[in-house]
Amino acid sequence: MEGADASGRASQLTADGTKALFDAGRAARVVGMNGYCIVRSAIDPTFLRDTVRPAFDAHFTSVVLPRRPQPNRGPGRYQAVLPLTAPFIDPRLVGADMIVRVLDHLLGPDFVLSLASSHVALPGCEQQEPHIDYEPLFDTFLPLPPYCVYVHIPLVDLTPDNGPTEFWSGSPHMAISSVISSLREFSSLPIDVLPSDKVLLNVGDVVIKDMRCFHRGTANTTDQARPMLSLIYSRKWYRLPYEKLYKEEGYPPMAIKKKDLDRLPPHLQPMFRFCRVAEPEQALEDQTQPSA
Ligand SMILES: O=C(O)CCC(=O)C(=O)O
Repeated sequence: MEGADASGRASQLTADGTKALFDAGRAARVVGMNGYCIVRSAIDPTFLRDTVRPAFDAHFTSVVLPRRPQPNRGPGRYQAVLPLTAPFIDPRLVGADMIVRVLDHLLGPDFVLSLASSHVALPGCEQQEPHIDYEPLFDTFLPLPPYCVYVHIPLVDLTPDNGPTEFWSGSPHMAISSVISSLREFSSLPIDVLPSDKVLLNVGDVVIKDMRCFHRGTANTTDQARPMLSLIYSRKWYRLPYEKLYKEEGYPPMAIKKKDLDRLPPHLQPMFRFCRVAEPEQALEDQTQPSA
């Protein structure tokens, strides 16, 4: 299938040497079963390397680091929000066709962008504990379909040494079939019985992950940073724990300028409908974390 690896392996040619069409429904079912899938060549790598990477590096160096000198995701690790400005709201990124088609299947066509963020693993950072980022919805673990999905977009090739993310296959279902009775016990789930994979990607490949899938950042033993965008999409009724994100983590509410929103293709505009829309004369709120 073209560019896609819904089985979690390298993309495959068909027997006659031609590439089959990308099957977004199949990719979505793989997320449903395994908790994540890989979509190869989902985004133009030249656009990521030449446009997005320099913009991200500039933002990280001149805005994020001065504001938050202390890492917020463990030593040498950051999660930082992205400003909803070019190139981070470029249709090639937030609206990449193969990704949007999988999200349509997973979340329904009226999904929203819940958070535009990034994960940076600086040289020397160590392995994290396996975790999920936000608590599941209920104390009793109902077999709910995905309702919040991450799209991880590396801005460098992910190698065994520069901190590829590790994912535990099937871990969203571990909670459902276990005997734990409260969210407090969630982090003690025996996910070590499940297979895990450190997923190596080329720039342009992405991972689409159910928020409930256990994962961790691994050690970056190289001398180069490993930046990765993490766009979080959800069903229209789901809300991230925004009070915590705003008050405790210092993330700013998502805001987009009206002229930027108007410029987006009409089919992509609704994914921003819960963002604050700033009129031309209004400055966007500072899109970074305040000093800790
Ligand atoms: O950077 C990564 O590969 C994953 C980071 C992560 O899962 C986190 O900080 O919560």
